[in-house]
Amino acid sequence: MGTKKPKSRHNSSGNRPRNGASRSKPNNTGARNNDLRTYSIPDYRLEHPDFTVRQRIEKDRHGAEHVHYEVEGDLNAPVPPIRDSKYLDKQQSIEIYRYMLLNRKMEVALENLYKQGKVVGGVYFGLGQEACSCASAYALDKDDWFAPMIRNQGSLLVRGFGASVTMMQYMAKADSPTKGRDGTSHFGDIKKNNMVSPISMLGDLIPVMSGVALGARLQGRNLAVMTYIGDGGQSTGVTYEGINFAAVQNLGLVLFVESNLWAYSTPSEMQYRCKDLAERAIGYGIPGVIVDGTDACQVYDAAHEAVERAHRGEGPTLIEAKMMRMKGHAIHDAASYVPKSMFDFWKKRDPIVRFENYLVKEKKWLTPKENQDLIAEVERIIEEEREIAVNSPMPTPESAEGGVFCEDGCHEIKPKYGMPKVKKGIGGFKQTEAAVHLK
Ligand SMILES: Cc1ncc(C[n+]2csc(CCOP(=O)(O)OP(=O)(O)O)c2C)c(N)n1
Ligand SMILES: [Mg+2]
Repeated sequence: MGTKKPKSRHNSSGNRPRNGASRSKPNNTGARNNDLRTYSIPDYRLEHPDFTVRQRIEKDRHGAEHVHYEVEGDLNAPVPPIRDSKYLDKQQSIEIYRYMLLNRKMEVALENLYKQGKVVGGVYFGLGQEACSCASAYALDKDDWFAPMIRNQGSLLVRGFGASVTMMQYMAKADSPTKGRDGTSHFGDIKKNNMVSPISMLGDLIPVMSGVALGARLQGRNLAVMTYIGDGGQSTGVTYEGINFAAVQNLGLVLFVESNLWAYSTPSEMQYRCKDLAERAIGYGIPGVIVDGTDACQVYDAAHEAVERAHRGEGPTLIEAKMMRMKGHAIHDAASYVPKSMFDFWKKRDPIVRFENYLVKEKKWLTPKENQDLIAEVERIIEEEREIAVNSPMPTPESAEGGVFCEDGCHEIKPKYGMPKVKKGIGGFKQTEAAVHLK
Protein backbone atom coordinates (compact mmCIF):
# COMPACT_ATOMS: atom_id res chain seq x y z
CA MET A 1 0.00 0.00 0.00
CA GLY A 2 1.11 3.54 -0.69
CA THR A 3 4.06 2.58 -2.89
CA LYS A 4 5.38 4.98 -5.50
CA LYS A 5 3.67 4.57 -8.82
CA PRO A 6 5.21 5.05 -12.25
CA LYS A 7 4.47 8.38 -13.86
CA SER A 8 1.55 8.86 -16.16
CA ARG A 9 1.97 7.67 -19.69
CA HIS A 10 -0.83 9.90 -20.87
CA ASN A 11 -0.80 13.37 -19.42
CA SER A 12 -3.55 14.71 -21.55
CA SER A 13 -6.57 13.41 -23.31
CA GLY A 14 -7.01 12.45 -26.91
CA ASN A 15 -3.63 10.84 -27.60
CA ARG A 16 -4.55 7.21 -27.18
CA PRO A 17 -6.74 4.83 -29.09
CA ARG A 18 -10.38 4.94 -28.14
CA ASN A 19 -11.16 2.15 -25.73
CA GLY A 20 -12.92 -0.86 -26.99
CA ALA A 21 -13.19 0.24 -30.62
CA SER A 22 -11.30 -2.27 -32.65
CA ARG A 23 -10.50 -1.78 -36.30
CA SER A 24 -12.98 -3.54 -38.49
CA LYS A 25 -11.74 -6.73 -40.03
CA PRO A 26 -11.90 -7.31 -43.78
CA ASN A 27 -15.31 -8.71 -44.67
CA ASN A 28 -15.68 -11.83 -46.76
CA THR A 29 -15.34 -9.90 -50.00
CA GLY A 30 -11.91 -8.82 -48.80
CA ALA A 31 -12.92 -5.16 -48.47
CA ARG A 32 -12.64 -3.22 -45.22
CA ASN A 33 -15.90 -2.01 -43.85
CA ASN A 34 -14.85 1.17 -42.11
CA ASP A 35 -18.33 1.78 -40.81
CA LEU A 36 -18.34 -1.35 -38.73
CA ARG A 37 -17.11 -0.90 -35.17
CA THR A 38 -16.84 -3.52 -32.53
CA TYR A 39 -16.52 -2.94 -28.80
CA SER A 40 -15.96 -5.33 -26.01
CA ILE A 41 -17.24 -5.25 -22.45
CA PRO A 42 -15.37 -7.90 -20.46
CA ASP A 43 -17.76 -9.91 -18.32
CA TYR A 44 -16.17 -11.76 -15.39
CA ARG A 45 -19.37 -13.52 -14.37
CA LEU A 46 -19.80 -17.25 -14.28
CA GLU A 47 -23.56 -16.99 -14.72
CA HIS A 48 -25.87 -14.58 -16.51
CA PRO A 49 -29.14 -14.39 -14.58
CA ASP A 50 -31.92 -14.35 -17.08
CA PHE A 51 -35.18 -12.84 -15.95
CA THR A 52 -37.35 -9.81 -16.50
CA VAL A 53 -39.52 -7.83 -14.13
CA ARG A 54 -42.81 -6.55 -15.54
CA GLN A 55 -45.19 -4.04 -14.10
CA ARG A 56 -48.84 -5.05 -13.88
CA ILE A 57 -51.63 -2.64 -13.09
CA GLU A 58 -54.87 -4.13 -11.87
CA LYS A 59 -58.12 -2.45 -10.97
CA ASP A 60 -60.02 -3.46 -7.88
CA ARG A 61 -63.82 -3.63 -7.78
CA HIS A 62 -63.97 0.08 -6.90
CA GLY A 63 -61.95 0.92 -10.01
CA ALA A 64 -58.82 1.88 -8.05
CA GLU A 65 -55.53 0.93 -9.75
CA HIS A 66 -52.98 -1.25 -7.97
CA VAL A 67 -49.45 -1.70 -9.24
CA HIS A 68 -47.47 -4.84 -8.70
CA TYR A 69 -44.47 -6.54 -10.26
CA GLU A 70 -44.04 -10.00 -11.69
CA VAL A 71 -40.84 -11.74 -12.62
CA GLU A 72 -40.32 -14.10 -15.55
CA GLY A 73 -37.30 -16.23 -16.32
CA ASP A 74 -35.11 -18.99 -15.01
CA LEU A 75 -35.14 -18.51 -11.26
CA ASN A 76 -33.96 -22.04 -10.53
CA ALA A 77 -30.54 -21.78 -12.16
CA PRO A 78 -27.77 -23.44 -10.12
CA VAL A 79 -25.60 -21.18 -7.98
CA PRO A 80 -22.27 -20.51 -9.72
CA PRO A 81 -18.95 -21.10 -7.97
CA ILE A 82 -16.72 -18.24 -6.82
CA ARG A 83 -14.27 -17.33 -9.55
CA ASP A 84 -10.63 -17.67 -8.45
CA SER A 85 -8.96 -14.28 -8.13
CA LYS A 86 -5.96 -13.50 -10.31
CA TYR A 87 -4.48 -11.38 -7.54
CA LEU A 88 -5.75 -12.24 -4.05
CA ASP A 89 -3.74 -14.58 -1.86
CA LYS A 90 -5.02 -16.62 1.09
CA GLN A 91 -4.43 -13.97 3.74
CA GLN A 92 -6.03 -11.17 1.68
CA SER A 93 -9.06 -13.32 0.85
CA ILE A 94 -9.62 -14.08 4.54
CA GLU A 95 -9.23 -10.41 5.39
CA ILE A 96 -11.92 -9.43 2.87
CA TYR A 97 -14.19 -12.17 4.22
CA ARG A 98 -13.65 -10.79 7.73
CA TYR A 99 -14.65 -7.27 6.59
CA MET A 100 -17.77 -8.71 4.95
CA LEU A 101 -18.70 -10.41 8.21
CA LEU A 102 -18.12 -7.17 10.12
CA ASN A 103 -20.28 -5.33 7.58
CA ARG A 104 -23.16 -7.82 7.93
CA LYS A 105 -23.03 -8.08 11.72
CA MET A 106 -22.73 -4.32 12.15
CA GLU A 107 -25.93 -3.87 10.14
CA VAL A 108 -27.73 -6.51 12.22
CA ALA A 109 -26.65 -4.57 15.33
CA LEU A 110 -27.91 -1.34 13.74
CA GLU A 111 -31.28 -2.91 13.00
CA ASN A 112 -31.55 -3.92 16.65
CA LEU A 113 -30.54 -0.44 17.82
CA TYR A 114 -33.26 0.97 15.60
CA LYS A 115 -35.83 -1.42 17.08
CA GLN A 116 -34.72 -0.34 20.56
CA GLY A 117 -35.53 3.24 19.59
CA LYS A 118 -31.89 4.33 19.83
CA VAL A 119 -31.46 5.40 16.19
CA VAL A 120 -32.43 8.91 15.15
CA GLY A 121 -33.93 8.64 11.66
CA GLY A 122 -33.63 5.59 9.39
CA VAL A 123 -31.08 2.87 8.75
CA TYR A 124 -29.74 1.85 5.36
CA PHE A 125 -28.51 -1.63 4.59
CA GLY A 126 -26.05 -3.17 2.18
CA LEU A 127 -27.41 -6.68 2.69
CA GLY A 128 -26.35 -8.81 -0.27
CA GLN A 129 -23.87 -6.15 -1.38
CA GLU A 130 -21.09 -6.73 1.15
CA ALA A 131 -18.72 -8.22 -1.43
CA CYS A 132 -19.12 -5.13 -3.60
CA SER A 133 -18.43 -2.65 -0.79
CA CYS A 134 -15.62 -4.52 0.93
CA ALA A 135 -13.66 -6.04 -1.96
CA SER A 136 -13.79 -2.78 -3.95
CA ALA A 137 -12.43 -0.61 -1.13
CA TYR A 138 -9.83 -3.28 -0.34
CA ALA A 139 -8.30 -2.71 -3.79
CA LEU A 140 -7.40 0.91 -2.99
CA ASP A 141 -3.96 2.01 -1.88
CA LYS A 142 -3.69 3.96 1.36
CA ASP A 143 -3.22 7.24 -0.51
CA ASP A 144 -6.19 6.73 -2.80
CA TRP A 145 -9.53 8.42 -2.13
CA PHE A 146 -13.01 7.06 -1.82
CA ALA A 147 -16.55 8.30 -1.40
CA PRO A 148 -19.14 5.80 -0.18
CA MET A 149 -22.88 5.92 -0.78
CA ILE A 150 -25.53 4.73 1.68
CA ARG A 151 -25.02 1.01 1.04
CA ASN A 152 -21.23 1.13 1.35
CA GLN A 153 -20.89 0.91 5.11
CA GLY A 154 -18.55 -2.01 4.41
CA SER A 155 -16.19 0.29 2.48
CA LEU A 156 -15.96 2.49 5.57
CA LEU A 157 -14.86 -0.49 7.67
CA VAL A 158 -12.18 -1.42 5.14
CA ARG A 159 -10.91 2.16 5.03
CA GLY A 160 -10.34 2.31 8.77
CA PHE A 161 -13.57 3.54 10.35
CA GLY A 162 -14.59 1.36 13.29
CA ALA A 163 -18.17 0.07 13.42
CA SER A 164 -18.84 2.37 16.39
CA VAL A 165 -18.34 5.39 14.10
CA THR A 166 -21.27 4.38 11.87
CA MET A 167 -23.36 3.37 14.88
CA MET A 168 -22.74 6.68 16.68
CA GLN A 169 -23.57 8.54 13.51
CA TYR A 170 -26.95 6.79 13.23
CA MET A 171 -27.65 7.49 16.91
CA ALA A 172 -26.60 11.15 16.46
CA LYS A 173 -24.11 10.90 19.34
CA ALA A 174 -21.75 13.64 20.47
CA ASP A 175 -18.68 11.54 19.59
CA SER A 176 -19.87 10.80 16.06
CA PRO A 177 -18.04 12.51 13.18
CA THR A 178 -20.87 15.03 12.74
CA LYS A 179 -21.37 15.32 16.53
CA GLY A 180 -25.06 14.55 16.18
CA ARG A 181 -25.73 17.00 13.34
CA ASP A 182 -26.55 14.25 10.86
CA GLY A 183 -28.31 10.93 11.41
CA THR A 184 -26.81 8.90 8.58
CA SER A 185 -23.49 8.81 6.83
CA HIS A 186 -22.84 12.36 5.72
CA PHE A 187 -19.32 12.74 6.97
CA GLY A 188 -15.94 12.76 5.33
CA ASP A 189 -12.32 12.72 6.40
CA ILE A 190 -9.90 14.68 4.28
CA LYS A 191 -7.01 14.36 6.75
CA LYS A 192 -6.49 10.70 7.57
CA ASN A 193 -8.67 8.30 5.61
CA ASN A 194 -9.06 10.28 2.36
CA MET A 195 -12.80 10.11 2.32
CA VAL A 196 -15.23 12.48 0.67
CA SER A 197 -18.61 12.64 2.37
CA PRO A 198 -21.53 10.94 0.63
CA ILE A 199 -23.68 13.46 -1.25
CA SER A 200 -27.42 12.80 -1.23
CA MET A 201 -28.01 14.21 -4.71
CA LEU A 202 -27.40 11.05 -6.69
CA GLY A 203 -24.48 11.29 -9.07
CA ASP A 204 -22.93 14.43 -7.62
CA LEU A 205 -20.05 12.53 -6.07
CA ILE A 206 -18.77 11.60 -9.52
CA PRO A 207 -17.64 15.07 -10.63
CA VAL A 208 -16.47 15.81 -7.09
CA MET A 209 -14.26 12.72 -7.09
CA SER A 210 -13.03 13.55 -10.57
CA GLY A 211 -12.09 16.93 -9.13
CA VAL A 212 -10.17 15.24 -6.32
CA ALA A 213 -8.20 13.28 -8.94
CA LEU A 214 -7.57 16.47 -10.92
CA GLY A 215 -6.43 18.30 -7.79
CA ALA A 216 -4.02 15.49 -6.94
CA ARG A 217 -2.68 15.48 -10.47
CA LEU A 218 -2.02 19.24 -10.28
CA GLN A 219 0.01 18.39 -7.18
CA GLY A 220 1.97 15.79 -9.11
CA ARG A 221 0.11 12.58 -8.15
CA ASN A 222 -1.99 10.10 -10.08
CA LEU A 223 -4.48 8.75 -7.57
CA ALA A 224 -7.38 6.36 -7.84
CA VAL A 225 -10.66 7.88 -6.66
CA MET A 226 -13.40 5.35 -6.06
CA THR A 227 -17.09 6.00 -5.73
CA TYR A 228 -20.40 4.23 -6.24
CA ILE A 229 -23.68 4.95 -8.01
CA GLY A 230 -26.87 2.88 -8.15
CA ASP A 231 -28.77 1.65 -11.18
CA GLY A 232 -31.28 4.40 -10.41
CA GLY A 233 -28.79 7.14 -9.64
CA GLN A 234 -26.83 6.58 -12.83
CA SER A 235 -29.76 8.04 -14.79
CA THR A 236 -28.92 11.54 -13.55
CA GLY A 237 -27.35 14.11 -15.86
CA VAL A 238 -24.52 14.84 -13.47
CA THR A 239 -23.40 11.19 -13.75
CA TYR A 240 -22.81 11.75 -17.45
CA GLU A 241 -21.03 15.06 -16.85
CA GLY A 242 -18.78 13.65 -14.15
CA ILE A 243 -17.72 10.54 -16.05
CA ASN A 244 -17.24 12.46 -19.28
CA PHE A 245 -15.01 14.98 -17.52
CA ALA A 246 -12.94 12.20 -15.97
CA ALA A 247 -12.72 10.49 -19.37
CA VAL A 248 -11.46 13.49 -21.33
CA GLN A 249 -9.03 14.45 -18.56
CA ASN A 250 -7.78 10.86 -18.03
CA LEU A 251 -8.60 11.07 -14.33
CA GLY A 252 -8.35 7.97 -12.18
CA LEU A 253 -12.04 7.57 -11.39
CA VAL A 254 -13.04 4.03 -10.44
CA LEU A 255 -16.81 4.04 -10.64
CA PHE A 256 -18.80 1.13 -9.31
CA VAL A 257 -22.29 1.02 -10.74
CA GLU A 258 -24.21 -0.95 -8.15
CA SER A 259 -26.71 -2.70 -10.37
CA ASN A 260 -28.97 -4.07 -7.64
CA LEU A 261 -32.15 -4.28 -9.71
CA TRP A 262 -34.20 -1.73 -7.74
CA ALA A 263 -34.18 2.00 -7.07
CA TYR A 264 -36.71 2.55 -4.31
CA SER A 265 -39.64 0.61 -5.87
CA THR A 266 -38.58 1.10 -9.50
CA PRO A 267 -37.21 -2.05 -11.15
CA SER A 268 -34.19 -1.62 -13.38
CA GLU A 269 -36.34 -2.52 -16.43
CA MET A 270 -38.07 0.84 -15.94
CA GLN A 271 -34.81 2.70 -15.34
CA TYR A 272 -32.77 2.10 -18.52
CA ARG A 273 -33.10 0.39 -21.90
CA CYS A 274 -29.57 -0.84 -22.60
CA LYS A 275 -28.82 -4.45 -21.74
CA ASP A 276 -26.02 -3.79 -19.28
CA LEU A 277 -25.07 -0.50 -17.67
CA ALA A 278 -21.41 -1.24 -18.36
CA GLU A 279 -22.26 -0.54 -22.02
CA ARG A 280 -22.53 3.13 -21.12
CA ALA A 281 -18.72 3.08 -20.92
CA ILE A 282 -18.54 2.79 -24.69
CA GLY A 283 -20.24 6.14 -25.05
CA TYR A 284 -17.77 7.72 -22.66
CA GLY A 285 -14.80 6.14 -24.43
CA ILE A 286 -13.57 4.34 -21.31
CA PRO A 287 -13.30 0.68 -20.31
CA GLY A 288 -16.43 -0.93 -18.92
CA VAL A 289 -16.44 -4.22 -17.04
CA ILE A 290 -19.19 -6.44 -15.66
CA VAL A 291 -18.75 -8.43 -12.48
CA ASP A 292 -20.94 -10.57 -10.28
CA GLY A 293 -21.30 -8.21 -7.32
CA THR A 294 -21.87 -11.15 -4.99
CA ASP A 295 -18.43 -12.62 -5.79
CA ALA A 296 -15.70 -10.88 -3.79
CA CYS A 297 -12.93 -12.22 -6.06
CA GLN A 298 -14.47 -10.79 -9.21
CA VAL A 299 -15.15 -7.45 -7.54
CA TYR A 300 -11.59 -7.26 -6.25
CA ASP A 301 -9.97 -8.18 -9.56
CA ALA A 302 -11.93 -5.61 -11.54
CA ALA A 303 -11.29 -2.94 -8.89
CA HIS A 304 -7.60 -3.78 -8.69
CA GLU A 305 -7.16 -3.48 -12.45
CA ALA A 306 -9.06 -0.18 -12.49
CA VAL A 307 -6.96 1.18 -9.60
CA GLU A 308 -3.72 0.18 -11.34
CA ARG A 309 -4.95 1.89 -14.50
CA ALA A 310 -5.72 5.02 -12.48
CA HIS A 311 -2.24 4.99 -10.94
CA ARG A 312 -0.70 4.79 -14.41
CA GLY A 313 -2.67 7.90 -15.34
CA GLU A 314 -4.70 6.08 -17.97
CA GLY A 315 -8.09 7.35 -16.87
CA PRO A 316 -11.39 6.11 -15.50
CA THR A 317 -13.05 2.70 -15.47
CA LEU A 318 -16.72 1.87 -15.07
CA ILE A 319 -17.41 -1.39 -13.25
CA GLU A 320 -20.96 -2.69 -13.21
CA ALA A 321 -21.54 -4.98 -10.23
CA LYS A 322 -24.67 -7.09 -10.72
CA MET A 323 -26.42 -8.12 -7.51
CA MET A 324 -29.66 -7.52 -5.64
CA ARG A 325 -30.71 -5.11 -2.92
CA MET A 326 -31.80 -7.70 -0.36
CA LYS A 327 -33.87 -5.36 1.80
CA GLY A 328 -36.07 -2.36 1.17
CA HIS A 329 -34.64 1.05 0.38
CA ALA A 330 -34.17 1.67 4.12
CA ILE A 331 -35.56 0.22 7.31
CA HIS A 332 -38.98 1.80 6.81
CA ASP A 333 -39.49 -0.07 3.52
CA ALA A 334 -40.62 -3.71 3.70
CA ALA A 335 -40.01 -4.11 -0.07
CA SER A 336 -43.37 -5.85 -0.51
CA TYR A 337 -43.34 -4.77 -4.17
CA VAL A 338 -40.38 -7.10 -4.91
CA PRO A 339 -41.48 -10.54 -6.17
CA LYS A 340 -40.54 -13.05 -3.49
CA SER A 341 -38.97 -15.42 -6.01
CA MET A 342 -36.33 -12.73 -6.74
CA PHE A 343 -35.32 -12.65 -3.10
CA ASP A 344 -35.19 -16.46 -3.10
CA PHE A 345 -32.95 -16.50 -6.19
CA TRP A 346 -30.46 -14.01 -4.76
CA LYS A 347 -30.57 -15.44 -1.25
CA LYS A 348 -28.93 -18.52 -2.70
CA ARG A 349 -26.21 -16.19 -3.97
CA ASP A 350 -25.50 -14.68 -0.58
CA PRO A 351 -21.99 -13.21 -0.93
CA ILE A 352 -20.90 -14.21 2.57
CA VAL A 353 -22.22 -17.78 2.53
CA ARG A 354 -20.62 -18.38 -0.86
CA PHE A 355 -17.27 -16.87 0.11
CA GLU A 356 -17.27 -18.83 3.36
CA ASN A 357 -17.92 -22.03 1.44
CA TYR A 358 -15.12 -21.14 -0.98
CA LEU A 359 -12.57 -20.46 1.77
CA VAL A 360 -13.52 -23.38 4.01
CA LYS A 361 -14.61 -26.15 1.66
CA GLU A 362 -13.04 -25.39 -1.71
CA LYS A 363 -9.73 -23.72 -0.97
CA LYS A 364 -9.40 -25.10 2.56
CA TRP A 365 -7.75 -21.83 3.54
CA LEU A 366 -9.78 -21.83 6.77
CA THR A 367 -10.57 -24.90 8.85
CA PRO A 368 -14.16 -25.04 10.18
CA LYS A 369 -12.71 -24.30 13.64
CA GLU A 370 -10.75 -21.25 12.39
CA ASN A 371 -13.88 -20.04 10.65
CA GLN A 372 -15.94 -20.36 13.84
CA ASP A 373 -13.22 -18.51 15.78
CA LEU A 374 -13.19 -15.74 13.19
CA ILE A 375 -16.99 -15.38 13.36
CA ALA A 376 -16.82 -15.29 17.18
CA GLU A 377 -14.08 -12.64 17.05
CA VAL A 378 -16.16 -10.47 14.67
CA GLU A 379 -19.19 -10.82 16.96
CA ARG A 380 -17.08 -9.78 19.95
CA ILE A 381 -15.75 -6.73 18.09
CA ILE A 382 -19.25 -5.67 17.04
CA GLU A 383 -20.46 -6.02 20.63
CA GLU A 384 -17.57 -3.87 21.89
CA GLU A 385 -18.18 -1.27 19.19
CA ARG A 386 -21.90 -1.26 20.00
CA GLU A 387 -21.08 -0.62 23.68
CA ILE A 388 -18.81 2.31 22.76
CA ALA A 389 -21.51 3.78 20.53
CA VAL A 390 -24.37 3.34 23.01
CA ASN A 391 -22.30 4.81 25.86
CA SER A 392 -21.33 7.90 23.90
CA PRO A 393 -23.33 10.89 25.19
CA MET A 394 -25.89 12.82 23.19
CA PRO A 395 -24.71 16.31 22.22
CA THR A 396 -25.47 18.98 24.80
CA PRO A 397 -28.29 21.40 23.96
CA GLU A 398 -25.88 24.35 24.31
CA SER A 399 -23.71 22.95 21.52
CA ALA A 400 -26.58 22.92 19.02
CA GLU A 401 -25.59 26.05 17.15
CA GLY A 402 -21.90 25.19 16.86
CA GLY A 403 -20.31 23.23 14.06
CA VAL A 404 -23.09 23.87 11.58
CA PHE A 405 -21.60 26.72 9.61
CA CYS A 406 -17.88 27.18 9.07
CA GLU A 407 -16.10 29.37 11.51
CA ASP A 408 -12.80 31.11 10.82
CA GLY A 409 -10.06 28.54 10.22
CA CYS A 410 -12.22 25.49 11.02
CA HIS A 411 -11.72 23.95 7.59
CA GLU A 412 -8.34 24.97 6.40
CA ILE A 413 -7.65 22.91 3.28
CA LYS A 414 -4.02 22.79 2.27
CA PRO A 415 -2.57 21.05 -0.79
CA LYS A 416 -2.05 17.50 0.44
CA TYR A 417 0.62 16.31 -1.94
CA GLY A 418 2.53 19.51 -2.75
CA MET A 419 1.98 22.86 -4.38
CA PRO A 420 0.07 22.69 -7.67
CA LYS A 421 2.49 22.35 -10.56
CA VAL A 422 1.35 25.08 -12.92
CA LYS A 423 3.39 25.99 -15.97
CA LYS A 424 4.84 29.47 -15.73
CA GLY A 425 3.60 31.67 -18.57
CA ILE A 426 5.89 33.81 -20.75
CA GLY A 427 4.58 37.32 -20.99
CA GLY A 428 1.12 38.66 -20.42
CA PHE A 429 -2.24 37.60 -21.68
CA LYS A 430 -2.93 37.82 -25.37
CA GLN A 431 -5.30 40.60 -26.24
CA THR A 432 -8.46 39.05 -27.60
CA GLU A 433 -11.03 40.66 -29.80
CA ALA A 434 -14.33 41.60 -28.27
CA ALA A 435 -16.87 38.80 -28.52
CA VAL A 436 -19.49 39.16 -31.19
CA HIS A 437 -22.89 37.98 -30.13
CA LEU A 438 -24.89 36.47 -32.92
CA LYS A 439 -28.58 36.34 -32.36
C1 LIG B 1 -30.83 13.46 -7.86
C2 LIG B 1 -31.63 12.66 -6.87
N1 LIG B 1 -32.85 12.22 -7.22
C3 LIG B 1 -33.60 11.51 -6.35
C4 LIG B 1 -33.11 11.22 -5.10
C5 LIG B 1 -33.95 10.42 -4.10
N2 LIG B 1 -33.40 9.09 -3.97
C6 LIG B 1 -32.55 8.75 -2.97
S1 LIG B 1 -32.05 7.18 -3.06
C7 LIG B 1 -32.99 6.89 -4.43
C8 LIG B 1 -33.00 5.55 -5.09
C9 LIG B 1 -31.64 5.19 -5.54
O1 LIG B 1 -31.64 3.98 -6.22
P1 LIG B 1 -30.30 3.42 -6.78
O2 LIG B 1 -29.51 4.53 -7.39
O3 LIG B 1 -30.62 2.27 -7.64
O4 LIG B 1 -29.50 2.97 -5.48
P2 LIG B 1 -29.89 1.83 -4.43
O5 LIG B 1 -30.80 2.48 -3.42
O6 LIG B 1 -30.56 0.74 -5.18
O7 LIG B 1 -28.60 1.42 -3.84
C10 LIG B 1 -33.67 8.04 -4.83
C11 LIG B 1 -34.56 8.13 -5.99
C12 LIG B 1 -31.84 11.73 -4.77
N3 LIG B 1 -31.29 11.50 -3.57
N4 LIG B 1 -31.10 12.42 -5.67
MG1 LIG C 1 -30.52 0.24 -7.18
